Amino acid sequence: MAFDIDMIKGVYAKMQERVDAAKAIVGRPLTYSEKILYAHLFDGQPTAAYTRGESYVDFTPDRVAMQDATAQMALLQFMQAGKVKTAVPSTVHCDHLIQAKVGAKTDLQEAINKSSEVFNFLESVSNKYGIGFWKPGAGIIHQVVLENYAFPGGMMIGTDSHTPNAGGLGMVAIGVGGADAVDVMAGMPWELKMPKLIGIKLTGELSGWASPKDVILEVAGLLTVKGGTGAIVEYFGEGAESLSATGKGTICNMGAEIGATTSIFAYDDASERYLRATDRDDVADAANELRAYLRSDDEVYSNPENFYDQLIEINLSELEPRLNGPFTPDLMTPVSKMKETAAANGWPMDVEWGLIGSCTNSSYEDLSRAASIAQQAIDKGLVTKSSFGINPGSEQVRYTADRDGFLKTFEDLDAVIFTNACGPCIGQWDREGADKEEKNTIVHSFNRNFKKRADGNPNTYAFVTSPEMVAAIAISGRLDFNPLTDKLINKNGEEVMLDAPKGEELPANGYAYEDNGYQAPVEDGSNVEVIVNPSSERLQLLAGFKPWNGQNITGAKLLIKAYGKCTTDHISMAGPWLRFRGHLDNISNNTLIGAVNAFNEEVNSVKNQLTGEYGPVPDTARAYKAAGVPSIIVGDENYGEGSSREHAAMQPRHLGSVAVLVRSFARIHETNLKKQGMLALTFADKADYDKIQEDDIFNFLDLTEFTPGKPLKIELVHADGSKDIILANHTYNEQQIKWFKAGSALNLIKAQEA
Ligand code: MIC
Ligand code: SF4
Repeated sequence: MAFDIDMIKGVYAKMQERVDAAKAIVGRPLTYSEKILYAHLFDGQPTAAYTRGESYVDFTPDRVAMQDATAQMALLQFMQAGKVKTAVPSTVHCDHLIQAKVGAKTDLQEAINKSSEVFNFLESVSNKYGIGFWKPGAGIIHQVVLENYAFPGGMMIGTDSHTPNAGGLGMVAIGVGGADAVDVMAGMPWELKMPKLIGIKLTGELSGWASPKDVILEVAGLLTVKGGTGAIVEYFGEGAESLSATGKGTICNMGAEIGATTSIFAYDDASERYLRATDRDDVADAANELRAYLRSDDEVYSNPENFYDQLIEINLSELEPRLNGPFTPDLMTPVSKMKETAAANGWPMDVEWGLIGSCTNSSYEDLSRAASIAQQAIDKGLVTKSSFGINPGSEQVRYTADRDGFLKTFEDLDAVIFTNACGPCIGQWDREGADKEEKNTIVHSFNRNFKKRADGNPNTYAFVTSPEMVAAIAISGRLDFNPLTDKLINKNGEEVMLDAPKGEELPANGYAYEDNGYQAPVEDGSNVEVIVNPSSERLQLLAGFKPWNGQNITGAKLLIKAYGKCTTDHISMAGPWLRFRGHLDNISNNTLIGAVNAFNEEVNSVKNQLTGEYGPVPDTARAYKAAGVPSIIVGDENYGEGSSREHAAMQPRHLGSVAVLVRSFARIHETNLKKQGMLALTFADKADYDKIQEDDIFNFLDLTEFTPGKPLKIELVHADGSKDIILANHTYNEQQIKWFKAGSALNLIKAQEA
């Protein structure tokens, strides 16, 4: 089987001793995630206490997971590191490059036809370096990881921001860029700033229409898209223990939407049930022996206020369903308030599509609850008013749900069953008519709803909710439908109501599959040849970035001053561009095309200071590069929110940008910039954002003295000749400054190997 019980036992063998040592050094009881972190120090036995939010710490994670859209760049970099095999068990999952159009069978074949070059590349690199390969159609990375690899007490990194999904099974699982994955696969220390801790105590119990999704939609509303930055969110309390493992996965998954480093639940009976149901009795047995270490110490539970940087309490018994959106996942509206809120905001009331799926909500339990609503609709003579589509999370979920009749129920209600893959969640949706850019509403059970994300249409209002709510709303066809109070009219003209959903935590007859889509690597990969065609438009070997020349950067021009929300979807759009994820030069043609220019409030139209003309961002960047002029990107709060895609850092670097100067960063993106040899800087005075003018020239005054903790001075020369000197903060430590000097973190690894 795909997981590795010996590795897990090895982790457990060390855990007890290391946690005891850490407790003695820190001098107080530890929370669960602290235990896992201290048990995974690169240097082994803990010898010092680390300050949360300050100390950089070297870790050694147990596993690496990569998905097809990020694995290409991660593996292109790993190929340069000069290793024979990955140092820790690693897997590649083909899930992003599959479009949803007519239904699973046709769509999957179509994806294989279109992307075989990339799939073959990933397969052969996996074979060569001992990486497990999950074929297209096997499922979405985080669902497959939860079913096969996640284990309580473990630590994992993944090249995808929703890697924290595995926190549902008690793992510290963190989303990173590909260069970080290279560190871990190369057996080098993986660095992270010791996270702060947010405790969320769950009391009461979910009932009726409320679901785990509503817990995280509530948290997102409370903390907003940046409220979790730099923190691990730990859930506990009797409410936590009443949730299923996959339900907890949903909550941890969407911790990415509040910027959290990761989220986690302790090991409990539900975790054990899930491990056993997914054929991992040996892991459950091993975890049971270590139970006291796979949770916080008792003192933490009795006096949480003494142990967390921030504490929140949520009573599950009082939760009602919620819909978050449009355009941002933290705009929360309880279902009972939707009528007035939607009307007041002019959100289109008719719902065109209801979509169930994504790594957040595609488990067996999710499908079972949504199917129970679909079944009622059939029994009560209702039809769906909206179109309805479903992406199961994995082949195991799909096969089992099919066997148990759920898929037939959905189909009887005219739902389309798409491939076990990301699909519409990442713009891999060939939605008819989307190009007309009509104003419309969709509801989905995914996690992100940024503008254009699902179908490329900027006028699609997308709302995030639970799968059962998606089913109910698709049936009613209305955004403001409240299944707790509202009646529907059936085919016979009668008024009917939908009862609360009923779900099954785990399949009564066990999970099943015929072919789960896993392919183990060959024993000896040394003879495997990895072929990259030099004329390919989808794959390109990396050339490596140039080292810093040791001089102050001067005469840099403003590429764009981005206004407002600028997520990684704005910096390096997904959807149709996913096809170029393995080709740095080609994908660079989408650089920042979604960002709003603060000076004309238009997208993809910036002033070329060399010609005075306005043009697309990538072309303008290329013009500066050709002229040997460095460029600078300026941004607002939480710049780089969302995805882990390091393309958002590599592309500007490739196009000659040297620095990104913003009000604040999202964690993964800030690290990605550092790893790729860029300067990731924040305004020491946030008001200085307003000082940046369109024709500014930037001169660094003391880059030659780049040191940890010391802000950099930048001179702005405005068009009228006047000047401002501003201070830019940074969070580079000694090691990270070396990355900058070397041109990238990878250049340093290469130098060490040579
Ligand atoms: C996403 O949900 O935005 C993605 C696509 O899964 C990304 C990764 C990517 O851009 O490939 C993520 O969340 O990290
Ligand atoms: Fe795939 Fe969407 Fe999950 Fe990202 S959020 S991994 S695109 S399903």
